[in-house]
Amino acid sequence: MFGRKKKSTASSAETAVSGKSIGRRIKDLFSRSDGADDFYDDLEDLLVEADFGAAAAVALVDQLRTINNGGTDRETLVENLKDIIRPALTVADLNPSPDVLSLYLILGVNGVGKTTTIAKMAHRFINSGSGNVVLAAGDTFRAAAVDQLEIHGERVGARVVKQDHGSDPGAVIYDAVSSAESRGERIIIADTAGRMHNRANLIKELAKIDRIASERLGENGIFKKILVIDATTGQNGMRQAETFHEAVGVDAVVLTKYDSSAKGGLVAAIGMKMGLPFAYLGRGEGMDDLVPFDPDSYLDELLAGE
Ligand SMILES: Nc1nc2c(ncn2[C@@H]2O[C@H](COP(=O)(O)OP(=O)(O)OP(=O)(O)O)[C@@H](O)[C@H]2O)c(=O)[nH]1
Ligand SMILES: [Mg+2]
Repeated sequence: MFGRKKKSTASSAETAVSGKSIGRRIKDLFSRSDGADDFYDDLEDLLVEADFGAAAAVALVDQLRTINNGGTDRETLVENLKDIIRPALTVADLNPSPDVLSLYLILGVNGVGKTTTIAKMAHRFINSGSGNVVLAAGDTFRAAAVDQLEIHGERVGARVVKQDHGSDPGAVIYDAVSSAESRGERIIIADTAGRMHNRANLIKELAKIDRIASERLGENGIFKKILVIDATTGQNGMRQAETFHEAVGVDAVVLTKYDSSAKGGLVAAIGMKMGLPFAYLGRGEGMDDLVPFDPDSYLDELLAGE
């Protein structure tokens, strides 16, 4: 088996659907190559397939090649690659403040898992003894959205503040803050309607909600804007991050559906390009399936299928 064959990693039986299979394939690649030229080409292909995006994949492989400089064993190569990616991975601390009101505004395009993530976060905060949680039904656009939030609220034991379908989402959040203040509740998680990142008017409307919420909260609270991205959307997730961040300034990202088809590289790509911190990975539909983001286990899973 001497001839140099190209693209040897992409066997058709392994059309990379899950993070695991990409991780395993990267591990395979590391375990049978010590840094020959085609190793770097294959690694670059795999990173692109894992949703790193072409620019990040090329940059990472170039750095690895420079560090390696022709002669490093494979364990060191994997560790080097982790070391190159790790600085781009930051963790967002979303723990509620014990002293002042914490308002979390949940953003994202349609169907990514915003409302489910709200329920999971509420469940988490309640279970960890952080106090009562109020859910603000800021998706006033879809008739069924309020009902869906109420069902979740009942399930996790959180009060829901709502207004009529079609009302101003900023007003719902304003009310939620006022009623929480008067009842001594300190955690509010606000839903918003899914809005496509390429619809300028919807994104503008979000900036208005942001303004109302931050003015109402003023200096007396902590305001976090959390972008939810569906791991199955691939590089489109990068564009979503850029648009939402430009519109309102994103404080933390949650990557959902990591269980279904996570290739995972999107986390590193967003970290490398934008420096946004990650808070949680959604790993299923259950209330306990929201896992705090941990850079080391993320890298182990991504690059070694562990
Ligand atoms: N497998 C899996 N499914 C998820 C996860 N998070 C959410 N979902 C599912 O994704 C679907 C959409 O979730 P929603 O929470 O309604 O999404 P949304 O962003 O609020 O949707 P819109 O309000 O319509 O924009 C539901 O079927 C959820 O159960 C996850 O981490 N893993
Ligand atoms: Mg929703």
